[in-house]
Amino acid sequence: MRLVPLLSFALVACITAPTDGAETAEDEDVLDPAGDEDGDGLTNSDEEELGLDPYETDSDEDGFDDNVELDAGTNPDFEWSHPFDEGEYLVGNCPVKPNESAAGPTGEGSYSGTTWAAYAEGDILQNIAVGGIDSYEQEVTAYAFCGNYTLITVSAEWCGPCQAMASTMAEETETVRKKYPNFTFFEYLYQDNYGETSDKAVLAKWRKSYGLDGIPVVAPADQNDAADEISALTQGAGIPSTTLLAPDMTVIWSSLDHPGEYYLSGAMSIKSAIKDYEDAQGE
Ligand SMILES: [Ca+2]
Ligand SMILES: [Ca+2]
Ligand SMILES: [Ca+2]
Ligand SMILES: [Ca+2]
Repeated sequence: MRLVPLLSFALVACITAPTDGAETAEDEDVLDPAGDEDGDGLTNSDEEELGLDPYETDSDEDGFDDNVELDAGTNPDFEWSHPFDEGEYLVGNCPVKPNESAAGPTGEGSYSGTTWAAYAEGDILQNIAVGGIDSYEQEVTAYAFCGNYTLITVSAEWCGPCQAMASTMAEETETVRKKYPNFTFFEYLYQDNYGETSDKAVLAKWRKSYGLDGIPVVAPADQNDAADEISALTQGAGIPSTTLLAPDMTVIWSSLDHPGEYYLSGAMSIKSAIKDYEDAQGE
């Protein structure tokens, strides 16, 4: 927090600033643009230009210093964007942050008289898998991929069609990236063969079985606590279910908007959905 450094600086400079902690133009002006107040390798003027905190090495408090994030290409002003030690994920920079106050499902899934809140196209994703783990036991949430086109797949170890989908993910990623280099899958493997929440061993087995290097294979901390986010991502009655996201985490493909199509599958279909979105953006 900048309150304490600002006040102590004000004392040194003998500025009779207001004592409510509010920044004044005088305080800002006193910082040497070429200086590095917090010692994070970024000058005060760089920090100002990038909207970072000149008094904090880790402006967004995600555990990675501002200069480390800039080197890694992640966003030093967004806590969910940061590098990961394992997995070699294509983490996004998130230049346009998701509008979290407007995020959430507005559509309605329905099956056999039961209805539930589900993501429709145009909705903004709420961050998922918060507190969960990936196959390396890191917390990897969907918002880490903000800045990319991300296809979230909801899968379970026991589900045959999910296995089939996983077996083509690596190849499809390669194909889609030839056209859209910032594309990634996000495999949300919420259940194991026994209906329990997937643990690290199950996630790692899934990753290795299907060669999902570089693709996050993630489980919620507890599938019961995550029931709402899982059902919101499951627009049809069953799994696998897919949700394609734009770089700002807006849903751009949901089966709710494609009656009769249960999920988005195959590199051609993924590319076509991205193209439709980009064409519509350009209009
Ligand atoms: Ca600095
Ligand atoms: Ca800083
Ligand atoms: Ca940071
Ligand atoms: Ca960050």
